[in-house]
Amino acid sequence: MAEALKIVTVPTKPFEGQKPGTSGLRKTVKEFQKPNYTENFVHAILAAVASVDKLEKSVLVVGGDGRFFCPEAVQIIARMSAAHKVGKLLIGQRGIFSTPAVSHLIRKNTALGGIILTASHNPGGPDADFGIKYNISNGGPAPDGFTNKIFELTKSITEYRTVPNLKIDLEKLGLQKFVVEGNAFEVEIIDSVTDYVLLMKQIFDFDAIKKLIAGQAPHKKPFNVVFDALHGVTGPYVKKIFCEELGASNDSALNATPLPDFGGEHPDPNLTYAHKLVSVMKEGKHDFGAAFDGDGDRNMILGKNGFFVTPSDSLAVIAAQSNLIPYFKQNGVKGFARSMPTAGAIDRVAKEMGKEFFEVPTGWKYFGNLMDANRLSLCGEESFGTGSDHIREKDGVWTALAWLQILAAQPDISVEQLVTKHWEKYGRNFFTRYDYENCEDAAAKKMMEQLTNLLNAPDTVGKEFLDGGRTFKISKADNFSYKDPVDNSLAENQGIRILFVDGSRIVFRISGTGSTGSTIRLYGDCYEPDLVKQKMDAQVILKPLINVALQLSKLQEFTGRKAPTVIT
Ligand code: VG1
Ligand code: CO
Repeated sequence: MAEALKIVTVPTKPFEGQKPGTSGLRKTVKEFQKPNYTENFVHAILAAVASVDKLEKSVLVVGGDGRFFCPEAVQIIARMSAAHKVGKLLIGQRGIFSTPAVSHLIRKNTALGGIILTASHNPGGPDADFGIKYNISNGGPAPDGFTNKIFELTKSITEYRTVPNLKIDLEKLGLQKFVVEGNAFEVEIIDSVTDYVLLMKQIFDFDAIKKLIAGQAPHKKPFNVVFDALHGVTGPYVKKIFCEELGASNDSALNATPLPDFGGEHPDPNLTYAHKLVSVMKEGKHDFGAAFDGDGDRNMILGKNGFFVTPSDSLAVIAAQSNLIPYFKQNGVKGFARSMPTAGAIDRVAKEMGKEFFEVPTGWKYFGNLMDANRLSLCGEESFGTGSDHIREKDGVWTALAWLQILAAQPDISVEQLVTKHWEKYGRNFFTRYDYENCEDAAAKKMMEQLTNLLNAPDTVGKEFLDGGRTFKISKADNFSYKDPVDNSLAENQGIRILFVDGSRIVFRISGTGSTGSTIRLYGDCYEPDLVKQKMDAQVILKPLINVALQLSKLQEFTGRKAPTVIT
């Protein structure tokens, strides 16, 4: 039964700091709960969309990672979308969709865009973080030009429109019809995983992976797999795909019940926060392990006994073996890309395969144009993100499937053997990242200013540093900027890079995803062709380089931090 509903205009005032960062607006839940805070930002999104596209009768996809405040935010978005005369919302059941699933549904339904409710790997709960992100019609995060427009609108907002009496039933699958002042408004609640599973079945050969896991010919014994959803959104996806479809045992899905506070932990798939998976793998009973972040776009890949595959290596290995993945076999492989701080392992694969290669700033939004222009098939970031042009977001579950597909094609090979064989052929790129979370804004700013001065000093290039018996001579120093080859848009100040004569490199940037204070990221990498040295520990190899970085940046002096919060 259609119900008559009215649009109401509510006066409001701007909130400071509603500037979308690397991937949407991320703030504390407390901030989003302030009267009008969420409404203001949603209004700015809808008004920004309306300024370039026709919002009237359009279709938008809405869903999030199930964190605290998601259901409330979905209702706010529904009420405001109705007031903006949007035609239809496609919403995940209980408001739940992984980020890759939203990207896929936007594309599949030729929707105008989507609103994703997540703060990704940031903790959740009443005292933690929430986030809102807009994705455009290609399924990818809105580009800088668009998010700047959103930010401008948040600064001048005086009122917003809503339909206060509209309420969506988030449980019931199917269509809900409303009439808002004579206009039809529809909501369709859809199953959170079905469409995504169908997509994965088109990309991969599930039968081959099933045989690998079961130990059927050409394999000699079962291949034990384990997945850690870290109480994030991927739980139901993991159970459906890996357990139901691919035959992994039910106990191979760890932390697979999504919780609004992720069980009080960081849903961040790295060696620190996915410690449960790390210890399970170290017991030596499993051949393959993968963890995913809160919204399902990140992944960590581990081999037997906890062998860690760095995201930079993971990308390079998938690229080098991309001919084993049906999707790439069918569509061919166009170019490869990585974000600037990501180690250059993929660069060598691109060169060897004669593929176009791109280095873009941090953030998945920079890959979208290249994919739309058919110049990019596979890309990744050091921050545990890998993905392809099947959607326009990074994709955790896709990455685990890509690994299993590659392993399925080579009977009795281990993850470690696959990676070491890769190093033997291409050399090894050692990589590490030091995060100094929640530093004082002013201190972080001063440190970056000091580094900028260094870039401009005439005697910087050629300067030598000695540490751990090694000499590091600066060959180049700059602040990374990127001109999009498709639309020529310019992204400046994307990170300070200091390159050394021996090919090693350090990078400094301030994170754009934190909710409070400034997180300083220090990245270090070097290249090692020597087979013996390739076996060494990355932290040992990179320590002298990090020491030089700390000396150059005076990080300790500026921030008072003696050690990083997290090392990856
Ligand atoms: C971080 C990562 C970046 C990633 C971004 C979003 O950004 O470094 O590589 O794209 O998070 O990932 P920053 O600005 O904090 O360094 V997710 O999984 O949070 O959507
Ligand atoms: Co994420």
